[in-house]
Amino acid sequence: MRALFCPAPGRWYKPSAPVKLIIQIPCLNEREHLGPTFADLPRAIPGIDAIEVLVIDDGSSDGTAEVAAELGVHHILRFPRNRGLAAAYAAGVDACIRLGADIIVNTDADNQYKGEDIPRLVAPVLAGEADIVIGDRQTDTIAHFSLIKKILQRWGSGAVRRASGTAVSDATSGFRALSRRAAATLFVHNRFTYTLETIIQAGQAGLVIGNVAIATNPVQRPSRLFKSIAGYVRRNGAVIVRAYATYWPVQSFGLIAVALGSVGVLLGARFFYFYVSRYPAESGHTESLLVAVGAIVLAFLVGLMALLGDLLATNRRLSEELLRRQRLADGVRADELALAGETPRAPGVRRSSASPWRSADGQSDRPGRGVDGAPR
Ligand SMILES: Nc1nc2c(ncn2[C@@H]2O[C@H](COP(=O)(O)OP(=O)(O)O)[C@@H](O)[C@H]2O)c(=O)[nH]1
Ligand SMILES: [Mg+2]
Repeated sequence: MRALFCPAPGRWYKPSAPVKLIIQIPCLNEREHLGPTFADLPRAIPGIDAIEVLVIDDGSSDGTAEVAAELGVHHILRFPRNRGLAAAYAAGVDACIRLGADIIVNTDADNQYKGEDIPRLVAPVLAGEADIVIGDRQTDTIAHFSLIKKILQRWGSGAVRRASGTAVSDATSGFRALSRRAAATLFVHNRFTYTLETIIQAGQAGLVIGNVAIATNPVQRPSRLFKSIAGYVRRNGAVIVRAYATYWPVQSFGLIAVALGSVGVLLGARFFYFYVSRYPAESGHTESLLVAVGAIVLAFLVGLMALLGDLLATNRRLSEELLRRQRLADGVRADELALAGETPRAPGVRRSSASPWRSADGQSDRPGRGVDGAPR
């Protein structure tokens, strides 16, 4: 049992279950690479009492889930058909919370990231210094990345930094650690990638993002997410544009409305200038008048969309708050089951007979979770 009072001034803590880390690995046809990836994961991490692994098999046709079971992966979530990485990631995070994870680490199945970096990734979350920690691949130094891919990565990270107001270094990195509180707060709406949208949301929610420099292993196979430059730019660009419309509807649509309105006013002024200066003769320039009226009507409609977007955003925030509370309650329920010596479960997740990897020192006397369920 943990201390009831944490040294942080004025904050009371409830006794809590041991600190549990779940490492989740989204997979699509990773039969070949899952073994080395799994073998490379750390079996003990300072400050963590139990480590478990969750494989999300996204409709693989090569028997990835069976390989995971043979390897002794603790939890397996299998989709009967492919739903895409973003859906697999989101389902994994939800399952991890229900299984009682205090910290979730996401990593690739192609052994791209080094298991030995995981302790450094979780350390700022454990210390309460960051809600999310993102492994910075330092893409400028990766030998097998083409120049254009390096430029795109740098430009993309810059765009996400501006959009999110955070100091994230490598926005598209899939090697991340997040606290339970962060996991409960972030929602993936798009179908392509979770990486960018969750950072923008984190910025909105005031979560702290930390960066940890990491090294990557030599490439095992061509990237499945970066198939062509045009496709990559189109899909990531669409995610960023959509994020602006979702999270800043007034600013985004308002800007378009102001631009259209300005065009309308200028052309209208042009028409009236000639109308007045040539009066009573025919002034002409009726095209300007026509376009001006069209632009002003459009500006009005887009302005209404800004208002509508703002109302929808209010609703989204309320729904997300409900879901966030539900997820935190799921986590607390899992803690209670664990304290009672029972095993928490998540719907659809198959649990193997493998025991969690426990640190040799067992429970320490670190302070337990905060009242909101987040580790401190
Ligand atoms: N669930 C799911 N995972 C995928 C899909 N495509 C790729 N992945 C996984 O996502 C991770 C990253 O893919 P990868 O090809 O390594 O992309 P990169 O690291 O960005 O080059 C790997 O673990 C893949 O198995 C998909 O459609 N669904
Ligand atoms: Mg990879």
